[in-house]
Amino acid sequence: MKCKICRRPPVIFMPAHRLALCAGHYPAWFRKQVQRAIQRFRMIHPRESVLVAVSGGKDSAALWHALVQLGYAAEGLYLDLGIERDGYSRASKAVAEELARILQRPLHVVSIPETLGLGIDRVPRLSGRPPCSACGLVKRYQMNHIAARLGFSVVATGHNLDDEAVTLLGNLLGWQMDYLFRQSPILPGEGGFVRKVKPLIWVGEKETTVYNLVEGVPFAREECPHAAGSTNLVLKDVMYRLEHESPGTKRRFLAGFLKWKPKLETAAGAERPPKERCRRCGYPTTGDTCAYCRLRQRVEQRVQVLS
Ligand code: Q46
Ligand code: ZN
Ligand code: ZN
Repeated sequence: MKCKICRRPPVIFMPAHRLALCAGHYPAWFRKQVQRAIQRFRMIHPRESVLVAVSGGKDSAALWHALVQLGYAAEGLYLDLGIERDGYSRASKAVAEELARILQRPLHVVSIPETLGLGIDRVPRLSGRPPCSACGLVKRYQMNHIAARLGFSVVATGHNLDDEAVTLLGNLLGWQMDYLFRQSPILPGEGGFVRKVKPLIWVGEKETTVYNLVEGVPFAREECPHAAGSTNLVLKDVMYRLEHESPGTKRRFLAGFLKWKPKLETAAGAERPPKERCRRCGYPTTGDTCAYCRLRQRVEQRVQVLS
């Protein structure tokens, strides 16, 4: 097998595209996929500053690097989740800081233990929520809150094609209509929410990993200790097998959904973003207090009882 462009030995073969590329030609191809997604869904305007949620993992690291190389004014946001198990947060923060140094871009660091009173490791026990559910809620809230405070109108996350295909499969299996209609490469900035975009939706894990290796982008090799045992891993395995048997399945699955989604939404009368405001923090919510403030309240009450 040879690079399709220069016939040199390839660094990657992508069966879904029937394409092999060498280390010299692959990074430009990767960035083109990112730029295509940005343009197709009008994610980021050419002169707009974008805040990239950087976890230190391979996807967000590749995303931040690619956006900078594409000429975007991209700054990083590292949410220190305070996950002490296996030294996870400490190690991933060091990677995010190293990447910021390489890219020579500002990295905004926010400590969840400081804002919430304790790290994600301890929140589930005090709130009753599973770790990833509590973590997801805190991250979504803080990302929006910090981006708005820093004056950014758009936040980019490293969700890739594998993540999106697996999430779609999970939402369909459980007929989670709310989540299904909210799944999108771009969530518009309206009703108090900053726009959220996913420029990596057309590239998978393998592509982001190879991009990092070829471009010398640092990334944390260790997974979050809470990821093990998640049902997503089973769905990921199913999706991997489907893709292996029939290359291009993930892309067709997601692209088909995005094509039909507007019609499905109209047919189902999908809800618009909530108009009410949380009485504690002003965040958009359907009830009187938002889910983040309810979580915070529960954690504060339990801490008081225990102390
Ligand atoms: S960081 Fe948080 Fe992930 Fe760890 S606790 Fe779960 S959601 S697995 S992306
Ligand atoms: Zn080549
Ligand atoms: Zn609130």
